[in-house]
Amino acid sequence: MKAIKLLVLAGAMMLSATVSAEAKEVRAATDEAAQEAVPAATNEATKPDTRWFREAGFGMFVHFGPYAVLGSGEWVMETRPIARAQYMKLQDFFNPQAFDAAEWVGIAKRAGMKYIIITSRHHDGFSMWDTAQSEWNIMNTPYGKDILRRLADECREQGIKLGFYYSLIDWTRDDYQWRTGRTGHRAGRTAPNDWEGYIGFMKRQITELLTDYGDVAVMWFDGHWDQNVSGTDDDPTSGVDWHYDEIYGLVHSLQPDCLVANNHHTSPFPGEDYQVFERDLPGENKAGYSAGQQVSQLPLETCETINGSWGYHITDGSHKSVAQLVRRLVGAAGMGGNLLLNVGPMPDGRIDEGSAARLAEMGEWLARWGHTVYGTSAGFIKPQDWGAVTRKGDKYYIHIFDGAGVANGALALKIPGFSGAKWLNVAGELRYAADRKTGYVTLVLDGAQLDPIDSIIEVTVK
Ligand code: FHN
Repeated sequence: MKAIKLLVLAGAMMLSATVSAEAKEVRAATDEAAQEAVPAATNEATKPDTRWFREAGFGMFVHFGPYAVLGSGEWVMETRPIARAQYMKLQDFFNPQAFDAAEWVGIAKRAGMKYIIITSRHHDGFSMWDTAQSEWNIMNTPYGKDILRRLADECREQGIKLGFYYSLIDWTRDDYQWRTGRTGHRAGRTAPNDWEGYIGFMKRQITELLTDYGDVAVMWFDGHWDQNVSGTDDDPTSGVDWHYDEIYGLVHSLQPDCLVANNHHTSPFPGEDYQVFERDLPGENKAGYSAGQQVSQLPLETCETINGSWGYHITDGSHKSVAQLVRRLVGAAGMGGNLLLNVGPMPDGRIDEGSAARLAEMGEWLARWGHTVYGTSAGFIKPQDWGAVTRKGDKYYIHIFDGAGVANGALALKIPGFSGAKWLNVAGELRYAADRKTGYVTLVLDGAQLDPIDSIIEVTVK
C-alpha cells in the first residue's frame, strides 16, 4: 500500500515546565548547623537546578553493604531474622577487596547511565563511609577503606553524577523509635528510644555526606513507611515527626543544587525535588507501593531491580532480559521520568556478569537510539501495553514493544500536529493514513519486520 500523507490540524501541546534560574541562598555548613533547626525548606524556596535530572533519563542504583556477605538480599537481618548482636559480626567479614570504583563507574557510563545512587546506609544502619557518628562502619571492617570516597573521586574523574541513598530506618540503633515501627522488632533491642537524639544523629551524618564528598547530586531517603500509623504502605501520616523541614533544609543549605527525593510511597512532601516510584512507572500501581501516589509536576523517577533483588542475592538469577530493561527505560521516559536501575554487587565488590552484560547491551542500544529517550518528555499518550511515546522538539517517537499485541496490525492514534512519519529502525517504508476529520493516524505494522526490542516510529509534528 502506498503511503497517504495528509496534514491534520495542530493540537495544543503541553510543554515541560521550565526550570527556574532564580538565585539560591547558600548557608555555611557546619556540624553545629546540623544540630539546629534550619528554616523550613520547600522546593519553591530553594529551587535546585533539575535540568540535568530531566535530561538524564537513566541512572544506576547500587545496594551494597555487609548483607551482601549472606547473599540473601538487604532485608536478611529482618526476614531471617538475625539479632543485632549476631548480625553485627558481619563487620568482621565484610571485605570487598575486588571493589574497583573505576570498574563500577565504567559499567554505568558504558550503559548510558548519567548518574549513580548508592546506599550510603541501608536499614541495617551500617555506614559505607568514614563516619565519626558510629563505629558500625566500613572503616572497622577488614577492608577498612571508604567506599564512598573512592566512588565520589571516580565519578568526578569520569564526569558522572553521584547521589546517596540514606535509610531513615535503623535496625541496629537503640535511639531509633523501633517500638512504633513496622520492622526491626527482632533485633534484640531493649534500651529506651531517643527520637530527638536519632534525628540529631541523622543530621550529623547527612552533614558529613554533604561536606566531605564534593558535589552530591541527590539525597535519596527511604524508610518513612516504617512509622506509618495505619500500618499500610501508602499512608502519608506518620506516627513520628521526621523533621523533614529541618532535614531537607539542611541538605539544601549545605548543597543548594542537591536534589531531595524520598521513597515514602505517597505524593511528594514540601521540599522534595523529584518524585520516586518503586517498581512502578509513574501512574501505575502494579508493584503494590504506589496506591497513595498522585503523579506530580515534579521530575519523576522509577527505581527497578535488574533481577528480583536490591541487595546481592546468591540464588536470584531472574535477571530481566535486555528487551524488558530497554522497554522499562522507554516506558519511564514515556511518562517523562527516569529509570534508576539497580545492581546489587557481590560480597567481593564486583558487579555480577549477568548484570554487567545486560547493562553493556543497553548501552549499545542507547548509543543508537538514545536520542529518542534522553532529554525527551512524555508523549501524547501514556505508556500502553503495545509500547510508549516520547517527545523532543517537533518529533514524537512512537516505541512499539509488542506489535503482535496491536489488533489487526494497525495502530490508530490521535497525534496532535501530525505532519509525517517514518520508521527509524525497521527496514522499509512505514505505511500510514491520516484522517483529517478525526485527527487519527493509522500506522500499519502488519507486514513490517518489527525490531525484537523496540520498533521506533519518528513522527514530525507542526
Ligand atoms: O526497604 C527498601 C528496600 O530494601 C530497597 O532499598 C527499596 C528501594 O526502593 N526501598 C525500600 C522498600 O520500599
